Amino acid sequence: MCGIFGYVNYLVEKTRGEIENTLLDGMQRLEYRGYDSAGLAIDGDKENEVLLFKEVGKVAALRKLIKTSSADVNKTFVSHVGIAHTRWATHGPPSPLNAHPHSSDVTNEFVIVHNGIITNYRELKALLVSKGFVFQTDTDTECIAKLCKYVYDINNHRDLDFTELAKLVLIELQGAYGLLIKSVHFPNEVIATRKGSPLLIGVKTDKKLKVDFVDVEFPDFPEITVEPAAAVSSATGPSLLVPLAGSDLRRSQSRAFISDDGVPMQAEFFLASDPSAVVEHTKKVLYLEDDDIAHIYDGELHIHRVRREEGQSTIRSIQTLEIELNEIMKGNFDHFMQKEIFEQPDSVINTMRGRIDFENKIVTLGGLSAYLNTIRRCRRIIMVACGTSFHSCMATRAIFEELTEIPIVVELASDFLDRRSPVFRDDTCIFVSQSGETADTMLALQYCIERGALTVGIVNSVGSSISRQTNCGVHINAGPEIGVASTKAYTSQYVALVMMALSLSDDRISKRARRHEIIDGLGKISKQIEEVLALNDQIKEMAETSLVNQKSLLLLGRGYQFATALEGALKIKEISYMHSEGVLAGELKHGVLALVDEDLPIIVLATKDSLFPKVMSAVEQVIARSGNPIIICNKDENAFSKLKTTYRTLEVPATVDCLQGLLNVIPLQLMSYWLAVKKGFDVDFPRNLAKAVTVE
Ligand code: G6Q
Ligand code: GLU
Repeated sequence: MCGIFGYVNYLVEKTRGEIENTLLDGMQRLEYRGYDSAGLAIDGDKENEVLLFKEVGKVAALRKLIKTSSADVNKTFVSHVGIAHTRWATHGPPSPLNAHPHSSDVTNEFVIVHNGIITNYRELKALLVSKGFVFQTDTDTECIAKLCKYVYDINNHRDLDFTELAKLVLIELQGAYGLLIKSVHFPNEVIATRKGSPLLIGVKTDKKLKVDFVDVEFPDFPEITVEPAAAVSSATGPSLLVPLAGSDLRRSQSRAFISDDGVPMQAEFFLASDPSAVVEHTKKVLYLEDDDIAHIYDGELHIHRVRREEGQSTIRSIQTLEIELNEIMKGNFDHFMQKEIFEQPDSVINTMRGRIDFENKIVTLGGLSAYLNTIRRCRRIIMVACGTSFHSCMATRAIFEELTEIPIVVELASDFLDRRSPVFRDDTCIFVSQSGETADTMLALQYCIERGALTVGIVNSVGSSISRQTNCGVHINAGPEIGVASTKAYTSQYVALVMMALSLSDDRISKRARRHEIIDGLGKISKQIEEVLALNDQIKEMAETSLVNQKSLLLLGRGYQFATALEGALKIKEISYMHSEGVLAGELKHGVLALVDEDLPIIVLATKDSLFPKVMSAVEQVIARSGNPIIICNKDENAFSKLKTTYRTLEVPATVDCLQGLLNVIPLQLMSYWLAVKKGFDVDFPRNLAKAVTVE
């Protein structure tokens, strides 16, 4: 979900070449967020002509493509709107066609760039196809551009303002978006709006702004009313293709931009999904809030909302950014890994977005629906992956078995291939991979394809080899992961696999109560992850004081928490270079107990589930050997009330047993992070490791 950049110059003369460079440089500033393709839209030479340039790969490739264009780079524009985008594909593989901007029609009447996911795009697309629109791309985004034209056309005679049009379009959209809209019908104007995806506006004027805020403008009447004659029915609910009677949206002047002498103020606006693309131009920025509709025209910035809500601020302040570029890219974080750990409350929501109906307890995975019956009939499910992705399979195997009642085998890709394990036509093979390019997993996929098994991908990178070569699958939509140590991809893979198990079992009455319990648990998980992240200071202190000088560390877990122990140990090894081992608590007495003494730090995953008494006995065994455990347990767990005075605990909220690993892994991610920081290691790029392991 990547980058948006827009540039508006009003009465500030710029050549086309300058505008192109501003847009390309802005996109380059967003590169650190990760993306797979890039594109931009600017005005052409003829009236009402908009040029689109789109290319797969880096912004440098787009720059090269633009250089080959015959459009005159010296043509000047006194006022102009350009929009640009770096895409991280969620719907449709990276390709020039799927890259943004997307267009309403062949003449590019409306062009848009979008970050996020439109969850009701299928319904909108069906509606628009029935109205004669021809879709060119695989994206969810394209429907927004087409919807703009549709709304414009059917309301054309009513002389809609750009804001009114945007309101009518936005009310139809479900999902998340950061969005810029440019149109030949509203030359030199742009709409910028957001819902669940960041967007801000940098402001640069030749004169000082009158006030350092922009008023929020509300319609004069309380609610939008639907006029049946103009309304169309869409599967998304009542449609609203109506003019906003009585409102005169251009009546007011934006107070910040009023000039004393009556001479219009020169202005430039920089619209971006994060401030890193803006700071080099201006430090004055305004952050849009969800559902704000910013309309820039005639050198003024107006902010509209569809309705007035109680207690809501009626202004948006124009702030002065004090931070430097490098700080911005990582937000308030020092490393990408840290940022990604803290992104998890959002990334798990993105994985579930549009897929779980929490009210009616329904899980819909579009990429699997055609194959669900085949999978339900298969003789076994083989999950294949490497490293962290393997652990997400381990973490969800039990709930898969419980809900589907199909035998589940979890395989490390390299070992699976080494053994040339038998695979049959009636097997379903699930390949889990963040990058979608891991060589071992890819080879295992080839192996299973050759044997005729059904193949399913659980992948983060859309358009990657694994997502292309599997029969069907689920994109985890965690957004780009830059830190080599995988964190948010793990929790999103975990959620995606649980959703798959829920989906496969939705025909079983006997599993209904259990399914509902899990869906309710998923509904609360984001908030609970936030609660666990609040342990950060405590974990930092623990890592810096008592763990950093240790040579080795053991992690004990059983049942669902064995995978957490393995994943925690891997994180610690990867970035803090400390030996650590995840041990199945039930195996302790079969050998590992020999290691236990008063020095070796032992982390025990002892959250409450059916195996809790057994984990407690492992804790007792450790204590009896003078061991000194650190216990990850649920808040208010009485069983530990005595131990708490002697031993260290990290208390996490309780959730459904099969989801508890999503919470328990977070302290371990943070622990590995603080250990590595304390030791002065390169957290994001640990030695000897690569983000995508494309060699066997
Ligand atoms: C984890 C590492 C690594 C990774 C594997 C598999 O922190 O990044 O263990 O999970 O290399 O990679 P893919 O998930 O991209 O297949
Ligand atoms: N969902 C859109 C797409 O796949 C936008 C992705 C993004 O945020 O970059 O094209």
